[in-house]
Amino acid sequence: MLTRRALIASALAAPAAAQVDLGFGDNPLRSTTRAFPQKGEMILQRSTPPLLETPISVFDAHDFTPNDRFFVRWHYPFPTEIDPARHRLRVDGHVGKPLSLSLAALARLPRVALAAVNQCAGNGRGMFAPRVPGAQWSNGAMGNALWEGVRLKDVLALAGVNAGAVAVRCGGLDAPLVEAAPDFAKSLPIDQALSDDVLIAWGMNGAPLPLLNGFPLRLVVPGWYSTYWVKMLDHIEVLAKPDEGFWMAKAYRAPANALADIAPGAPAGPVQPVSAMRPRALVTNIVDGAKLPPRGLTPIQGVALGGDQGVKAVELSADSGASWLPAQLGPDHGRYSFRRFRGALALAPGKHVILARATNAAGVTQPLVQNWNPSGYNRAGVDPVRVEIG
Ligand SMILES: Nc1nc2c(c(=O)[nH]1)N[C@H]1C(S)=C(S)[C@@H](COP(=O)(O)O)O[C@H]1N2
Ligand SMILES: [Mo]
Repeated sequence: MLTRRALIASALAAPAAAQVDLGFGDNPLRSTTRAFPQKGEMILQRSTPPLLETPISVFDAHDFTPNDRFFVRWHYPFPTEIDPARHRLRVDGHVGKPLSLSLAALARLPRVALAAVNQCAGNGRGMFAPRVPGAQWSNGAMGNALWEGVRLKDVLALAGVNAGAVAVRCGGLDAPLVEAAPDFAKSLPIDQALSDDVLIAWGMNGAPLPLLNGFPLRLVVPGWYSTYWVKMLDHIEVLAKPDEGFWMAKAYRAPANALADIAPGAPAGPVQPVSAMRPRALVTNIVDGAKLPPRGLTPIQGVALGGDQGVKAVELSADSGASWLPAQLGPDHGRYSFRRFRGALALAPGKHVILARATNAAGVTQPLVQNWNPSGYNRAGVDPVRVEIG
């Protein structure tokens, strides 16, 4: 007879899943998984469609997040076999000449490589207090990569954008299971679509995009949240009217103020599409709640992003922000990249709260008080790290 105890014992004996404690809410434990193609050990948030989170320790070890540890987020099912020779990118709508481009045709345009952070608008949602519905991410729904491809504006120039264009809608090969559900498509305002930095990428850290990160082509919108970074891109449509589709008009909207911030329970007020990211610093070598042995200076290190600007400074505090110590910044890979930082704080035996805050090149500094909104978007405040020395 297979008893409950025997079942539990055999589950424990299986090589599978380690558990990680994300440290928030009433259900902080997640399994890790190695079951996904081209992926190493990831935190399993959902299997289908997959939501895979990057463990924070990965950021501690790399400027560029390895492809096999890069987070994954899909709204809908997607094809698991794609023949790159047959893939076509359609460009149509408000253009002079509709196109259907093969990967080979795209590769004939001038090539660009650019380092940029891809961060889900809901990164850190699990830590929102009061809690909000949606994927309960810790801070690992982001990653940094060197993206290689061509400029969206060069592709649009091939098709010839007509006067009066206001937006560029992008869609991929994934599709909802039920016909009534709205296909995933995101639109960039025309000036953003025509900016130098927006790419159609096929390469990620020197390799083809992993399937789960959008093989064979994805949009890269540096400085903007990754909801716009459409994967398995196969359709670009130039619009002469604003996009009224569900994913622009209804979803991914946040309070229309700089920090997307409202008081919990307050009336919703005006909202706007999420777009540019905010500066953030994240301590990666100490987990919240850690106990550390006493030493003269406790090393602190982590990663920062500047949002849509470069990182100008990261500062550390162990006295609730009364005084700040500048951290040393690591290599500069460009304004949209992660920038690693390190410093050290003199921490006496006892309990401490370590704060790390980023300031970007526009002079925007991370606030000490967390922002809040009912969708859990645009987390921007400092994430305190509690430690006990001794
Ligand atoms: N085609 C397609 N592209 C997509 C999505 C999607 O569901 N379908 N999700 C978006 C969202 S919300 C995020 S957070 C990023 C995740 O990118 P990644 O899986 O490469 O990390 O993909 C974006 N691009
Ligand atoms: Mo996302």
